[in-house]
Amino acid sequence: MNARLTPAAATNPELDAFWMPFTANRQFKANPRLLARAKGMYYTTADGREVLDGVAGLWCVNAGHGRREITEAVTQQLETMEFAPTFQMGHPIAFELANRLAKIAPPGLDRIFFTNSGSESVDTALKIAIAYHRARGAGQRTRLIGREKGYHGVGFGGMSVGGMVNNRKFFGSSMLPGVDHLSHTLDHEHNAFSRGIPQWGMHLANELERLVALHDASTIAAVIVEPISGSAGVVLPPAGYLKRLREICDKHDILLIFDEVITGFGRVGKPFAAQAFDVTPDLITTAKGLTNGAIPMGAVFSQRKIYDAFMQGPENSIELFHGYTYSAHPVACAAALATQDIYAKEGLLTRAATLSAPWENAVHSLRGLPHVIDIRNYGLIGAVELEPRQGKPGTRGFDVFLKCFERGVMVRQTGDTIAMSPPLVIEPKQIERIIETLGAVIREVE
Ligand code: PXG
Repeated sequence: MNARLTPAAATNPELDAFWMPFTANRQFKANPRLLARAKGMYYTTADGREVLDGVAGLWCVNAGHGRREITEAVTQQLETMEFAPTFQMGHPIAFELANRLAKIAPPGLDRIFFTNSGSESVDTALKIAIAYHRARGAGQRTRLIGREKGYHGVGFGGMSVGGMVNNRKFFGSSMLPGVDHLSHTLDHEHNAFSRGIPQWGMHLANELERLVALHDASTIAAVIVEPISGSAGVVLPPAGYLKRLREICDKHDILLIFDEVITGFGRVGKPFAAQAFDVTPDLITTAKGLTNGAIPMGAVFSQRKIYDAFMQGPENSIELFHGYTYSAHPVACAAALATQDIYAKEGLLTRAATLSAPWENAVHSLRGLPHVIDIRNYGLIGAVELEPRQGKPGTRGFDVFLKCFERGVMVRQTGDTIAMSPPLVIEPKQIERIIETLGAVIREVE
């Protein structure tokens, strides 16, 4: 029980004032789903039911819930120094965290800029890319290339390079100018029910050459992609696709940004997807698993050559006019360091590699169930795509999500795709439970 809530507010709160994010507010408030506590692999609802967490909260609680080490580190930091600025000042724990992160980063990405969320990490990386080219005397390189179905958060930059229609259409005229998009890589005809990485579609990366031919390389600052798209319903990179993007970027001096807000910190069996796919980008955006979701924090990993390009001019001049009051907030740093300790001690940054085969088998066992039109998986990520009901897209997916929740398993629904990304501490029995519940629900939902 939360000490700040009266018993009535804890079980039956007044719902009107909270304008909920990415939520059907009226539907939710008519039939609320309230989570009150969490431990290990489980949430407990306000009315006392246990729910197995199949999505690590929102792709962030990689080490499982209620980790005492994080609680203690945060508590201690709050008592020692609850806040300190990082503009023209510093605190040791921020440097310590940056050093620790540099050690697990792909080669060369050892300069770390701190933010408070994935959206801020993305906008930060886009700004660094543009300012980097300017610092090298190529200030005309301002164009940004994203991808259809991409999700890069909700800042104006991230929204503009993103490719999910509902996140864009309401804000149309406010998009950044000078943005173009690659095609997405989801293809049911060639790749439905691929196990792991699909074989067809590497050539889609060649579209980047087409965009270069259209706009000229000298106008393009960066390409940003999620190695695996999460929010759009788990879209995988075809074999060789990311390598090809890297080659084309190298050829034209374009920066490659991997948005690893979801794939970072062990989700795909290596610390980062960059390592899993053996492709080294110039910038990596992260958040979520950085602190196990316990305190908001994001980080942008930058190639040293990018950082170095800024380190010129008079030594008393600020090199990058960008940052947040809470960049490297000491309490977030404490949470992140404790999280990284847990990941290292328990081998969680590579555990998904050992679980990925049983996970793949479990998820693909749902093939053949009614309405299932595709199943996708990689690392500890899985998605089951259902055929939409005629004229009512998303309703079948929502019904499946709701019934799973009622039966004690939390999955994530995006349109008619059910996405799963359990904490990396999951045990085989819990994988079974998720899949059995989802399978039973899919059989029932018309
Ligand atoms: N980039 C990527 C790749 C993300 O997945 C963000 C940026 C933005 O992060 P913040 O911390 O600003 O929310 C994300 C966020 C889902 C889901 O259901 C995914 C996200 C957020 C909410 C829901 O797939 N990812």
